[in-house]
Amino acid sequence: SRRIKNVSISVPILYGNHAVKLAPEKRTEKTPPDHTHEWTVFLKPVQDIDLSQLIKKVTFKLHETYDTPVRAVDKPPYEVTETGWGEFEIVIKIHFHSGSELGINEKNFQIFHGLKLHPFNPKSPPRENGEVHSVLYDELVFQDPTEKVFEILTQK
Ligand code: SLL
Repeated sequence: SRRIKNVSISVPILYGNHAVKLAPEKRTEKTPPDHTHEWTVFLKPVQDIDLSQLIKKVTFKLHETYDTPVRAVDKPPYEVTETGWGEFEIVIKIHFHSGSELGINEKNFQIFHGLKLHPFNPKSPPRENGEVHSVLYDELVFQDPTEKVFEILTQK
C-alpha cells in the first residue's frame, strides 16, 4: 500500500483508570481479604471509531503481585478490571498489526499510567458514588500513512 506523503493523521485517545471501594456484597470467596478496591484500566479512542483494524492487541502490564501480570486484550473494549489494595504503575502498550498491507512502521506505542485508587486532586474531589477517575488524553499519530491506513482512519 502506497504512502501518502506529508500527511499526518492523529487519533485522539483517552486512557486511565476508574476505581471504587470494594463493597462487601461484591466480594466472593476468591477475593483476597486484603483487597480494598475494584478498578478498571482502559484505553479508548475519543470518537467512536473502530481501531481493531489497526490494533492487534493492547497489553496492560500490572504489578508483579498479580497472577499473569501481562494482560492482553485483542478486541475492544481495551480494558482490564481487577481488585487490589495498592497503587502502582501500569504499562499500556498498543501492538499494531504489522505487514506490508498496512505499512505501519510506528513503534508499538507505550504509555505509563499511575493507577489511582485514592482521591489525588484536591480540586476534583471523588464523585458522589465515591468513584475515583484518573483519565488522560493523548494522540496516536500516523505520519505519511499508507492509503490503507488513511482509508481506515477516514471512513465513516
Ligand atoms: C505499594 N508499590 O506498595 C506498591 C505496590 C501492589 C498492589 C502495590 C494486589 C495484588 C494481588 C495489589 O493491589 N498489589 O493480591 O494480586 O503500594
